[in-house]
Amino acid sequence: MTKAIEALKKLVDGSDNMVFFGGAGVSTESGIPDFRSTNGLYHQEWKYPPEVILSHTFYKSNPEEFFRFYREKLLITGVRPNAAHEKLAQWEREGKLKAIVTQNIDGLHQAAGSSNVLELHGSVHRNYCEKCGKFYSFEDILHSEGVPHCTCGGQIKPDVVLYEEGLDQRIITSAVNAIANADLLIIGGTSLNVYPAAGLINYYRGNKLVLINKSAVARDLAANLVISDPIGETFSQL
Ligand code: CNA
Repeated sequence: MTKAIEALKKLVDGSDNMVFFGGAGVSTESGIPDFRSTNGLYHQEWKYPPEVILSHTFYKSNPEEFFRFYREKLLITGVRPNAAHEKLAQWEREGKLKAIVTQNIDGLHQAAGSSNVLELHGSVHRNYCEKCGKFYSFEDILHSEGVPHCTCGGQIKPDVVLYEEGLDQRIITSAVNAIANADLLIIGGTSLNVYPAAGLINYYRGNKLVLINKSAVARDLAANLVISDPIGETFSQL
């Protein structure tokens, strides 16, 4: 066990009110590309940059291209939770972890058994008709063609927060409460580039802050412990 893992284990063992704040890097070891790593979506060739395609304006003006990208890049099949998702679910079962605040939309925390998952950016597993509100699953969208439509004729929109769209206020409030009351905050697999999500960690008032991220993050953090190894690999050693 390295010194860093030992230090992390000590912090986790001593906590019964942990919160995890994460992003796309939590799921890369499950085979889902993130945005900003070298093999992430921002470095792949596409007609428009991802932040343009995944914007509300683009969704409205060019829905065919939006859904082409969405199906190919965001609806990834056959993925399973990795050791990071599993360990967080275990800590919740043990009563140590109070909430997962995630920017991910892949549902892998729930697949691992976590229940208090605050999804800041929604989920690819929920889709609704814009006209009548009827629910559609991940598979419904995956197996649809072109722009998906409801039986009532309305267009179906993924319950994913697009650029230019606001976040759900109730989720923000729950996330702020959890972070503000946490004794240990672990931030992992996020570049901390996307706001307002990245700003939520400012509500942490404790003195046990851990950062587990493969590359440098976009802000200065007064972290007690910084680990630059893959998060699944790291958590599997605890
Ligand atoms: P990002 O900006 O792509 O940053 C990911 C960070 O994780 C990078 O700094 C990487 O160095 C780091 N990283 C990658 N793999 C690992 C690993 N195994 N262990 C530790 N660190 C790792 O992604 P953010 O989440 O910060 O950006 C927010 C966006 C990305 C949100 O709007 C998400 O909806 C969106 N996104 C989500 C998914 C998903 O749901 N799995 C996938 C791709 C993008």
